[in-house]
Amino acid sequence: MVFAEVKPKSSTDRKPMPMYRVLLHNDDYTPMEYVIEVLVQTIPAMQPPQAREIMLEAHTNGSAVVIVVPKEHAEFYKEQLQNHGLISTIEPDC
Ligand code: TYC
Repeated sequence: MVFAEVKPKSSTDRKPMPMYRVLLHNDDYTPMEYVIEVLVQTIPAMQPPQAREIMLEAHTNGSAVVIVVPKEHAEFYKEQLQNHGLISTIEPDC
């Protein structure tokens, strides 16, 4: 048996990153086109057709998942959306 290949635990070991959903919540006052614009401007690789779908889902169902990313990134996108006047929260993706 080759015990030398068993790697000891160390602080540099990579841990699985817990993923979080960024949620967009509906409101009664923000114009639909503005929501689409903010999503396209603040979320990487977001194209207008997908942004429209997300906006419509939030409008119809009350909320929609915008993106699923590691927690720190999720916090960042939530703040970006909030800074543009939208209602956003995060929740664990499990
Ligand atoms: N409900 C808004 C309207 O009717 C549009 C809207 C959709 C606002 C999604 C926020 O997250 C939102 N103008």
